[in-house]
Amino acid sequence: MAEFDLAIRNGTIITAADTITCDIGIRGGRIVQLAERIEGAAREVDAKGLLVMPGGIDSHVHLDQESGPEIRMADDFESGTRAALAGGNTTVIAFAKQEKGKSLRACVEAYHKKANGKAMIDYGFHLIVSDPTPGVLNQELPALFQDGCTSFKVFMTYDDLVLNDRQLLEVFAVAKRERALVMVHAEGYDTIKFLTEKLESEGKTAPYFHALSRPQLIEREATHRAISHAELIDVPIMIVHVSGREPMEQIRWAKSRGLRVYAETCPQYISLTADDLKGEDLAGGKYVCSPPPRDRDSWAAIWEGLKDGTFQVFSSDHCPFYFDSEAGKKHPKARQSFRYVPNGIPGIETRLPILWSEGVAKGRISANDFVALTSTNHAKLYGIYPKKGTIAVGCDADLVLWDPNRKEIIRQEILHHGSDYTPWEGFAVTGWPVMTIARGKIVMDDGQVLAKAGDGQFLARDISPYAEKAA
Ligand code: DUC
Ligand code: ZN
Ligand code: ZN
Repeated sequence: MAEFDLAIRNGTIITAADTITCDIGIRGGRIVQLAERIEGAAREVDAKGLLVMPGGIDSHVHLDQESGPEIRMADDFESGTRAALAGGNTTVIAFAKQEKGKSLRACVEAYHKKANGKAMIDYGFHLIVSDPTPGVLNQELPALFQDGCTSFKVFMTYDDLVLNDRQLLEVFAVAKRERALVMVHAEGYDTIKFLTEKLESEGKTAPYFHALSRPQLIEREATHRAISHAELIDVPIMIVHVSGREPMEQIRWAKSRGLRVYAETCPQYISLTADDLKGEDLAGGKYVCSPPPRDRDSWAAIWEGLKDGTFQVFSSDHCPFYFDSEAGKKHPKARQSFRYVPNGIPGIETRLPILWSEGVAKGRISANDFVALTSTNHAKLYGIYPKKGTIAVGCDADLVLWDPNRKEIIRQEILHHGSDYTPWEGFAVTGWPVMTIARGKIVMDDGQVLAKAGDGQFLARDISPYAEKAA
């Protein structure tokens, strides 16, 4: 019998810390040897001229999520993870959303049913807490935490999700007790509502006005409020999908005071602008997401943050809807007001090429920074490191073979996601995933998906070391 199931030979290995040239020996789904030369494998892949990196971990994706009575998400766990692995990812962490008035545990069980037998790569769940009753706070959250859902998301806006300040404090207090990491959607409910109604009363109802209803000031205020609440409770928080300089300044201020505030940003905030929402005949709806894309000055601010450590993670916030469908961006009421256009864009498959191309190929960040921002830091923050997120003996053999010179034009026709469009249609990139390996199995080879539904396993995650008291 061969000593290794698979050997990756002659590649340049990039981790968050190192760049080395060696072979990788894989057995039983794990990396079992790194050596100058590995022979005796049942199968060999020649990675000469390619980079070998830990598979992408996308810790912010929405799949098959309840999105309102008439709206349907464009990806379930099968199509969403297919698109993820085609884009060089080997793990996703999706949201299990509590419906107001329902038990959180029942909602999580429903998400297990949606994912089990469908996911093609490994997955975990963050819990969206929308109704923090005493039962949810005192029984369900601690029990679900024990089951490996060690992070919660809370929203400061949206009718069906918003928590008031008192409720935010209560969830933060549970997170502190359990040592869960809380993710915060920081936009203010009342200010958005006020501006939305004002814009509507002035007849400003097209998708573009979505961006004007949620200026950075609103994100800045909510970010500050979330930070203050976290300071009061003395709990670390993660501010997700940060869009520009104003919320970043709050995060930096918090860090300068020694507070444990972490931050995430996404491709839309380095490559799209509010002007993209100006398209004719609801086409602007393709770019409606929250917070909305800003402007080129904001892109520059985000790059500063990606370089100086303000951001630990770069996620997609994949939240896919159809464009040409009444169950999506063309909701029957979408012409009445932007408020009826579902919030979210597809991006799970294009996250890595966009960051590589705009970041590494343009000399803004190093290849090692790229690995940290797209894989290693996600694993560390969300309790799956070092099983996931690096290349070392004993880790899962989750790898992406990357051609740093390959040029592609992002087009809907080459993507694998469920949406009928991509916001990056025509976007030119340099750098592309050519092979994805998940737990030792080749799941994508030059764009061809070889994984099966059900290959992915649920990841019961550990406590985040970032949620523990600072050493
Ligand atoms: N928040 C997200 O995290 N994703 C999509 C929409 C939203 O508001
Ligand atoms: Zn959000
Ligand atoms: Zn999201």
